[in-house]
Amino acid sequence: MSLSTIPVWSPATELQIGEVAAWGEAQLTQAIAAAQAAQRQWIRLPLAERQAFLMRIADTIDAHAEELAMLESSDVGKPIRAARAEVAGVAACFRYYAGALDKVHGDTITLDDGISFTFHEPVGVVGVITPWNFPLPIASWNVAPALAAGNAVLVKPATLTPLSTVRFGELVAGISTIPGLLQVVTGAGSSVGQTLINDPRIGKISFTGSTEVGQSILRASAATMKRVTLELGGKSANIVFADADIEAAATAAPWAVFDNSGQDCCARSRIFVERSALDAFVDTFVEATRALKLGDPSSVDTDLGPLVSAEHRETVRGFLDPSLRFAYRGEAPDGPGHWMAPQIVLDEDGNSRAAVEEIFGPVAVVIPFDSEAEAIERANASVYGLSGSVWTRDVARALRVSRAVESGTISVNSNSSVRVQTPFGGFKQSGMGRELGLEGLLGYTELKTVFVKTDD
Ligand code: TAP
Repeated sequence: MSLSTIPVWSPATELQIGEVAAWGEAQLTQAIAAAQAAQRQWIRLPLAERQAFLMRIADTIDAHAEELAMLESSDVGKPIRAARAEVAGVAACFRYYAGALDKVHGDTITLDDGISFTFHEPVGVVGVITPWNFPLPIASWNVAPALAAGNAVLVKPATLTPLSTVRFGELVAGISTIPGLLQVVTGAGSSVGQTLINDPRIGKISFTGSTEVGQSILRASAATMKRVTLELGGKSANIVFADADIEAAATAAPWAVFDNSGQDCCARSRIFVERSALDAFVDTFVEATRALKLGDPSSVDTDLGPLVSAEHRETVRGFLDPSLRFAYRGEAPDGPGHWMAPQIVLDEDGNSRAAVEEIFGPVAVVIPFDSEAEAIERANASVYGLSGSVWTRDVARALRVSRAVESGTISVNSNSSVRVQTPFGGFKQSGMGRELGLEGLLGYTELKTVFVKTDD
């Protein structure tokens, strides 16, 4: 039986650029059975062969880098420069986990009557559900460690931007000798995603997306006691003290919030600035923002593309209450394309909807503060805790504030959020569990204890 299809649209031109299959229950049931069989073969392969396969995936990505970057750029509306860098990061992620695969080991625990050993066993079959903003990077952050830990994987990309992930799945199938080890399954989250969550043969779901859907996945996973990693929303703080290099902080700030047109869970969209540096910061921040070039995602000169959909742009526009005080209002072309230029809001109290809720669009809110304690208190007055930055020349203050901010990642004098070597994930309603680093790999394992009796 042939599957029905879902059209895929360009956010820049509003033209159809592809279509993907809408997987049904019967096909998914077969796919999960195939994944179980594949996992049993995969885990029996020698470590060196598993490492070689992950390295082959990385080489294949490199060999098709331009094709994948162009697909990602046209599907998400992402500037091609960014898409190329992301695809290079995907290959690096597979290389990192190829290298990590044989470094995983358990402990030896001596006891009065024997010895216990711990082993990191694969979960089995895992489901990875990804969002539309960074489709291929987020797939790789989960597929690579899951395979490295000895699992088979089913990936469900977002319906808005599935093309690069589907192509990635085809490329991996082309070099794999184990059919079903990695499968890309497309269709609506409410059907395909739910089937993965409800199926008892799947041992773990890794989900990246909205807090609302993440909460529903956590509830649904209780029925089969599924392991879950959730990477959810954010409203990250960028805290700038007056003793910082204000020029550096303010020229970096546009990229920390408007990159990917603000459709970034790590966007530092709440910018807290010590009052004595406020004017200098805002002047430079506005100038640096004005210099960003909005336009055709396929041009290497473009800094910002369109938003992902007309519906999403309407949601973002809904935050721009005319009563807000704006330091900058960029203007975007009418269309076709879901264009929206950066907006900078000044909010003395930090209580506006724009300052509190995740917008997921090119809107920054600047909030003044008068003391270190106030900056920390305001930064922590959020249900989220994913990322953030502290800008200061005072090392002790940098460490104090970094430790005090309730967030999974904090960068000092930098807006760095994600490195393949370091764990990434959220405090509070930004999620649970960690991706990347060795923690990301261990998150795809179950810990087993084996006891050996040694006394007579
Ligand atoms: P969601 O609507 O939550 O969708 C994410 C994924 O979940 C998509 O593949 C979606 O499929 C699927 N899905 C939707 N409803 C589902 C359900 N009931 N059961 C199972 N799967 C379901 O988020 P989004 O709109 O793609 O992304 C925006 C949000 O994601 C923002 O809040 C953002 O902060 C967050 N996000 C977080 C991170 C990290 S790393 N923390 C990264 C990116 C995005 P369909 O596309 O078919 O609906």
